[in-house]
Amino acid sequence: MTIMEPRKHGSAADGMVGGRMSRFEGELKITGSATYALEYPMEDAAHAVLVQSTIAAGRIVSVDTSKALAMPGVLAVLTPEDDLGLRACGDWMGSAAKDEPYYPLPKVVQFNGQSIAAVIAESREQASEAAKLVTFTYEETPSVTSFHDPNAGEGKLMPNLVVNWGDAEAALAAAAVRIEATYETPREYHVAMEPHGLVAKWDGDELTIWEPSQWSHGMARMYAEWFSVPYENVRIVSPFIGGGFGSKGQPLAYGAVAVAAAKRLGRPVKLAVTRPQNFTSYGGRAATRQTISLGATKDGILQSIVHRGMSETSIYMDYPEQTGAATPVLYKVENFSSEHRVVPVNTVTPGALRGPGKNPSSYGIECAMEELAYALGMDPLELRLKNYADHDYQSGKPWSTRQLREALTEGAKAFGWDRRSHEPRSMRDGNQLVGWGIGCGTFPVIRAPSEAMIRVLADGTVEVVSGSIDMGQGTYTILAQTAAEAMGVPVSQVVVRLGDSRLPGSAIAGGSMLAGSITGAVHKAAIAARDEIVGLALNTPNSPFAGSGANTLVVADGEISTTLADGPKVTIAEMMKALGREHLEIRRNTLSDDAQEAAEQRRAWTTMARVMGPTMGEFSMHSWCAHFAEVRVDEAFGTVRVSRMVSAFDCGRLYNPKLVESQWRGGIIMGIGQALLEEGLVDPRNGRTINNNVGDYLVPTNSDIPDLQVISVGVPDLNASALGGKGVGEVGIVGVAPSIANAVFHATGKRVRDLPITLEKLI
Ligand code: MCN
Ligand code: MOS
Repeated sequence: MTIMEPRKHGSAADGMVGGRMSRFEGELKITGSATYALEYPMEDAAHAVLVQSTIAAGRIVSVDTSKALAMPGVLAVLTPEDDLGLRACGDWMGSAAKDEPYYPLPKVVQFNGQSIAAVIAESREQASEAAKLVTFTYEETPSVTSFHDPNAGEGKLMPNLVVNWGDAEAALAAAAVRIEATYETPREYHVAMEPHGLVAKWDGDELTIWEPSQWSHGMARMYAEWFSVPYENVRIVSPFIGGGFGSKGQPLAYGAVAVAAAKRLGRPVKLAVTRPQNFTSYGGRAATRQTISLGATKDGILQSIVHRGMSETSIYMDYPEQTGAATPVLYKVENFSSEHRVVPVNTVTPGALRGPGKNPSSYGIECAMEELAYALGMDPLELRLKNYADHDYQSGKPWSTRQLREALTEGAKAFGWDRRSHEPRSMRDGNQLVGWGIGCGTFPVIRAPSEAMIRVLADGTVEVVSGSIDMGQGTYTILAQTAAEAMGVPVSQVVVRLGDSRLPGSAIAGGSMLAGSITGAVHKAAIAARDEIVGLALNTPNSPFAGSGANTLVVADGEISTTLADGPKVTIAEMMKALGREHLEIRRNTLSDDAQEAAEQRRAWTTMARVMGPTMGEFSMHSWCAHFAEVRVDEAFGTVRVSRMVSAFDCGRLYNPKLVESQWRGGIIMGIGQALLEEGLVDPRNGRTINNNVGDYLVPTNSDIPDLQVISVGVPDLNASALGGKGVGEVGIVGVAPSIANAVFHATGKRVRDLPITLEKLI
């Protein structure tokens, strides 16, 4: 079990909520002393290597494993001909597991790069060599490799993604000024530093899995259902994760294969998904296309928004990348219509990637708003302020807090927006065209039940215990700060244990919902623990405070004292000794402390059934941001560099501004990659992902990134969370790509409507 100890990281104030304490597990990560899942020392482990399909669609007629089996060290080859005995698991929302088998190595190929066999050997090298010798005879069937394929069709309308109010078509037709444009984003990938993989070990019918996970409890449930063992028998261990960005929230087919192999061989199995295999073992962000029509009066009052979007999905599951997710909440508009369709193609089912939906959605609407601004001859900042949404027009509810106006005005001030000249190509620096653009972003406040335990030990240590996850965003650190403040102890007296499904249940580290949910639980539990110590100190006969005459006590700096001048002062350790207690343990749930049936509680931790969206209450709750980008485009070569960015955010109260700023910057950097570099390329002949490696799939490096100035304009929002914070982890990426696309237009007069904006599209 991992125990994290915050050592001295800055002043005492840095260790309280709102302090700028550094991530105290960061040192372990950068010095190599953090043990990642695949590094977990495991005696007698066998190694599994996946074999993936090389066609986009078809049936596997036969598999020849003879050559692979004859190789040294090979223990087994699993193929679609093996019945692994798995059952389908229930979905995220908590539907009952379907009464049907599950085949992680299917007989029918649905996309190129699908896992269809695994070789297990004594060493990874032996398994890799043998994996090359497994051969398949396919009966190929026609495939559709992308939504650009003429055979892809118009897709299926998603009925729950149809939003209408007013009469958008009529208002558009009647509007004095209209623009219409179509925007596209390509397939994009998570490319977390730590590739996927796991170590699986059975002890009888008890299963332990070391696997990077954004959600230990939910993943434990799904594995348990696949392998028909009780939930309690499965343990997911995930104390360190090298980035997830949405890709590590559920178990995947390769996980089922490794666990099945471990069962079959009766020994632990380690399976590392190679970097190329990471591109097809789970889905990245789907390719999207959306057409937006805006109608406005001559003085720039929006009359209508008509939005038609689509995204790629797989042929076996509908996953919408919701191009209409941000469109309805950004502006004041009385007539609105939005629809989203999914187009099934032969790909792995796409998945959530930082800011799912909101990200491509803001790209569409925020580019369209600037196109409207140029059509009107109006400053795009003025157009946005003029159409500021005073409430949520979709739900009709008031905002809980919305400092987007402040984000726009403060951001503009810090950027120097008033020095802009409106005409495209009107600003230059030598042979570089200079352009400025704005992009707004939003992300909903999502809340979920989360439980935390506070243990006060005999030596005065305060332990925070939760099964929640830190994949780099800062959970360890903010929970130490929360407990320190609520308990009244210095942060150096707090230790934090996370990342294990056997520990108290929590929200997923996803949907930017974890920090707000779990700090609430830790805060409640720590206050309760402090109150219990105070109560015992006053009421236990041999306590130093028993006869003090005080009716309340103060806990500060790790010491308990009375409010009286000369009263006793004792440390928590001394008090525990006086009370004769080895430890004191308290659990609290952030949302409700009602005694609940164990089964209902488990449903809350292991499914999304009790997750609450942004309008499930009196208010509409979201984080907001405004990005201001400056680009320099070389006139002759068409190369684009982002030379400056200022971004202003409303994420409510910040539990740790240092970590928040780094979350925002991380998102902005991914947004710059999305705008200028990232593009999953598909071979139209066979559906193969061509650039399935970090050499060819380009992500930004330090030299692509200028100084990123980030500003907080938020105010505490106590409707959003117990401590007043809103989500931080994803909103940073939302709105970046349009701010850059808009700046490129301003610089060059050329509007590139399909990302990424590469030089060949500009010259
Ligand atoms: N925080 C804060 N004050 C707030 C809210 C958050 O100080 N009001 C800080 C805390 O340090 C907290 C972090 O921001 O740990 C993120 O909090 P939150 O917005 O609640 O997001 P989650 O904890 O749920 O993390 C998930 C989120 C998502 S969904 C993606 S995708 C993403 C992201 O976080 N993936 C990341 N940030 C990432 N950062 C890293 N390093 N690696 C990833 O894979
Ligand atoms: Mo984040 S894409 O919700 O894990």
